[in-house]
Amino acid sequence: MDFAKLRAACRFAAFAVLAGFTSLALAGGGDSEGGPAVNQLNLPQGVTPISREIYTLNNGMLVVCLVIFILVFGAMFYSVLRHRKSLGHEAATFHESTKVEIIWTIVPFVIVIAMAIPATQTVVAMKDTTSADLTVKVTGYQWKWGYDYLSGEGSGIGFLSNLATPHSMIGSPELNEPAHPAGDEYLLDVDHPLVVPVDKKIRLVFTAADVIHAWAVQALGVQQAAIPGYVRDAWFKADTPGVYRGFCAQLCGREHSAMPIVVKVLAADAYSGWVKDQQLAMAAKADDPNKTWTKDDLMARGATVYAQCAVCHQASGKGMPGAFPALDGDAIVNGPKDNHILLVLKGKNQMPSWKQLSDVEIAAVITYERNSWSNHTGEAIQPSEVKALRSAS
Ligand SMILES: [Cu+2]
Repeated sequence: MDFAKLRAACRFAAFAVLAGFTSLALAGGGDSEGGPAVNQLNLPQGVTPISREIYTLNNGMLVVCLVIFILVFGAMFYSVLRHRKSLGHEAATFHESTKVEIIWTIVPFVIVIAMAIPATQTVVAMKDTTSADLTVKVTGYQWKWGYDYLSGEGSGIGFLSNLATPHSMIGSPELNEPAHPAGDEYLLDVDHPLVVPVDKKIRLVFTAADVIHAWAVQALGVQQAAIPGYVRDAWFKADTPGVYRGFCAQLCGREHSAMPIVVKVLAADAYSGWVKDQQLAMAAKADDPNKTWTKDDLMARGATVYAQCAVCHQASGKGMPGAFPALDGDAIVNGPKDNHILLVLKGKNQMPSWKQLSDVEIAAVITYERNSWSNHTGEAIQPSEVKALRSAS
């Protein structure tokens, strides 16, 4: 063996590792509130009993594995070096020792059982969603999360949680694309975080509307797949107010990275205040789908709903060439209105179905699209028309 070469290789490897860490540290950005810290190598301990149990189990088992590793490899290297042929040793010739076989069956068995007992207790505790204070349904969509408060304080509240930064503002200035907003969190923030009270048992019920997603927040000790057509549940009880971040943890399509999770844990009073605000806002928005709306009202309402469409089709209605079609001057937007309504209800190719919007919201946004930019159909689409097509299709 050429030791000079080996030494050079080792030095290169050490340098590469160091350079890697340095570049991570220099990449800019600081610790993320409720997310990973710069140079963080360990798991977070989190703020729930389960997340702490996971942390302790992980470290404990790592120690067990390390001890076994050192004992086994130590014995092996010691034997190989001390009893090598060049020192005059000869191989033993014994065969089939029942005693040895019993020992090397029982010892690992005992170790595995000793590790399985606390791990099983934790897994069983993770699945015990009984007697929750609050139940929230979590729905995965391509590419956003929906939260519906089913029971407990705030039941009836429901909203969608989108990436806060519009698609058009995520780019590389080097490629002449628009610069992203300042700060480290423009790919982590959402417009409407999941808000829950501190020290309460929150049961989450998971499903998905299109493909499999997974709701994962390390600090809360929760990772659960959201599967279309199935209902799964999990729970957490956070003991520290704060902001906790997570991600969709199941590759779910092109914008998989654009559906981060933000959970805001509030003190009891602050949570009650938030619930009151949400209920007031909902009452203000309560729409009567049978009412006849004026075009002006529909346009005003449509402009706010369109913010969700603007993620892909842009505020200018010009879309993104090659990815998302323009609505400005589009044949469907200026053609028969039923086709336009059905497209929004059902989706097509990359365009998801928007049937989770209310009849009023769909009527308003379609009115807005048909009378904005260079589109001048002059039509005011009524919610009853959407309702009729929705029940017919
Ligand atoms: Cu997803």
